[in-house]
Amino acid sequence: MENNAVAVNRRQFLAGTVAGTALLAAGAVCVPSVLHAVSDNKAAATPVTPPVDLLYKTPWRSPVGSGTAPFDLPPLPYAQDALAPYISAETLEFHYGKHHQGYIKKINSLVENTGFVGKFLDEIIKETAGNPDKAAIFNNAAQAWNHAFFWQSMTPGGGGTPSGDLAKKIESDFGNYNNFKNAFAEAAATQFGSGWAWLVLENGSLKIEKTANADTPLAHGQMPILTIDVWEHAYYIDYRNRRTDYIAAYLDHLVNWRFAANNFGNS
Ligand code: MN3
Repeated sequence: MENNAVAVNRRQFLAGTVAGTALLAAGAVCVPSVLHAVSDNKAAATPVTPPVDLLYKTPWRSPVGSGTAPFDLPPLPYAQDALAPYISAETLEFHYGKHHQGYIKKINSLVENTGFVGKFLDEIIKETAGNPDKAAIFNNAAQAWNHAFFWQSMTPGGGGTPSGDLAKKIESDFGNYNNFKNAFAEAAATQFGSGWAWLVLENGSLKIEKTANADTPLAHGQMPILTIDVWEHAYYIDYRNRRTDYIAAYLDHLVNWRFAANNFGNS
């Protein structure tokens, strides 16, 4: 019964969003295998559904679905074993269940009793970016946001090529899909140490970016369309040190182009 209740709540959340409506229409939304709809410091037996307009002020904020501080860990948009064999359930158990959860717990403890309570993650990110005195808040807020965006950037049976307006824009700004693919893979492979590679929209143009550690395009006036996490914790269980194999699997089998198209469409 509880699983059904959570599933209904998730559908209600998503039904209030542009991206969510498309996901629901495509039948792409699964009941998460790990029910982290509420954070572990709250009573799991009494999930509360915030009003949709409180959760999602703008359509492109919807993918992260975390509401305002203090934050809950947003549910995975698929079962924990749904990305196997490209990303294993064991990787997601740690990456989502430990790392992402850890960032949520940390940001909640850092903003407790501060003026950041009641703010959205992206607001906190933008207000703390570049401020050395707020580095811990920025790092944990950005990692909480980046990971939520990353889970949505993948889908079981993903990969392939984009379609529609986003496909045309990729052809226009990169020449063709393969140029985009090669540039994205190159950025992901060459990000030194921990970080992220991104497809972003800036001043009307699609661009490839890479960011170090927790840094995020949100802090630089860019609109994220798609991302891949290249911290070692994202791939070491499944690929050991073979980051390029992980990147290839992401591009060929996991990319959620529907999610990317929705982000682009909401720009
Ligand atoms: Mn990570």
